[in-house]
Amino acid sequence: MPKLVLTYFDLDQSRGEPARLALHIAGVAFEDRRIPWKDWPPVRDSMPFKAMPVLEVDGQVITQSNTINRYVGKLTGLYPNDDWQAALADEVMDAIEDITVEIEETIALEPAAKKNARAALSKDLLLRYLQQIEARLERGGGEWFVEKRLTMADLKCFVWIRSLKSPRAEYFPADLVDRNAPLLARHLERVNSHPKIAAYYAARGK
Ligand SMILES: N[C@@H](CCC(=O)N[C@@H](CS)C(=O)NCC(=O)O)C(=O)O
Repeated sequence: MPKLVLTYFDLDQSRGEPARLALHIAGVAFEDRRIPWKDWPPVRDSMPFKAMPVLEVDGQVITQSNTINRYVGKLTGLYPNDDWQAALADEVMDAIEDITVEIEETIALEPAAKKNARAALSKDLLLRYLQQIEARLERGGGEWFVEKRLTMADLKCFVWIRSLKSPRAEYFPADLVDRNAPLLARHLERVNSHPKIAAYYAARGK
């Protein structure tokens, strides 16, 4: 196994979290380098694209969360070997990435503008993504996205839905997911109750 260093914010969410979870699930040793927000400005310029996550593999660096997810998924057995199943997993991960970018654009808005932007997203684009991603879960049988087992697509979706349902997800209706994508709400619970994930968050006091 290569020597791995995963660098990301000190957050249990967003783009760096699926790879962390996969490495924990598979028991693959890695350095979990967490950058506190206050330390980010001086670190930013040292990152290839001034962003994280960044994964070092035997001293070589790769960036881009879904690239990291695919690579880590292959190391941990949580990414399909079959090309078609891999494409279905990629589709889910890339769609979640797209809607993440849309949501991110609202983060720094002033409260009134943020409220309006998030209300609009909840009625239109975000709603569509929830419904379309739920349809892809249904296509996989309703429990897992592909291969009827946990893969990186499930971890990416789990992290996304958990943040949408979090009390910190300002101005998104609290019942948005439950009302519009109940299969994704159940999927969240399914992944959350995976013994390795439950143990991981219990150990982190979450
Ligand atoms: N396309 C990149 C986007 C990376 C990205 O925007 N990361 C955010 C955190 S989730 C970041 O580093 N933000 C800090 C900044 O832009 O200063 C990926 O998928 O990894």
